[in-house]
Amino acid sequence: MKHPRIMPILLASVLVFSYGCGEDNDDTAGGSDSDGAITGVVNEWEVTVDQQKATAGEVVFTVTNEGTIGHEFLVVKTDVADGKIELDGDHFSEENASLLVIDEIGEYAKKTTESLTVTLEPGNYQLVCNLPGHYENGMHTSFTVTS
Ligand SMILES: [Cu+2]
Repeated sequence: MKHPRIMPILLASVLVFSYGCGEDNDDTAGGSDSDGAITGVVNEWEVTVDQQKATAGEVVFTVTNEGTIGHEFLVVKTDVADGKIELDGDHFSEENASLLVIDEIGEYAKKTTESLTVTLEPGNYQLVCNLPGHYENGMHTSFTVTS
């Protein structure tokens, strides 16, 4: 209250800083667009990815096992709804006519990261772990590839 003239100066400074930060964000926004690089996590009991879709062509999945046990990561092309692939016992058959396993990261250790490069056609996919009991416990998410 004793220095009322300082307030407009402070306010102006804040506005300048805010504007500067906004410009920085705009400069880097292009780098976060979908470029075929997907980052994901597997754990108990879910599969999560930073983007649920990509454009057709080469897609690189970089997936960290943040769980407490081993997990795998499969890219499955299927029109079956997310989580609804018919089980054959405690996992689904990878020979099932309703799906096509494009490729996979085989079971890998907790607290490690693996990458998988695949070439995907347009369509509906699920990203899953098919270790015994893991799919039915929630380790699946939908993924869409557009042309
Ligand atoms: Cu798993």
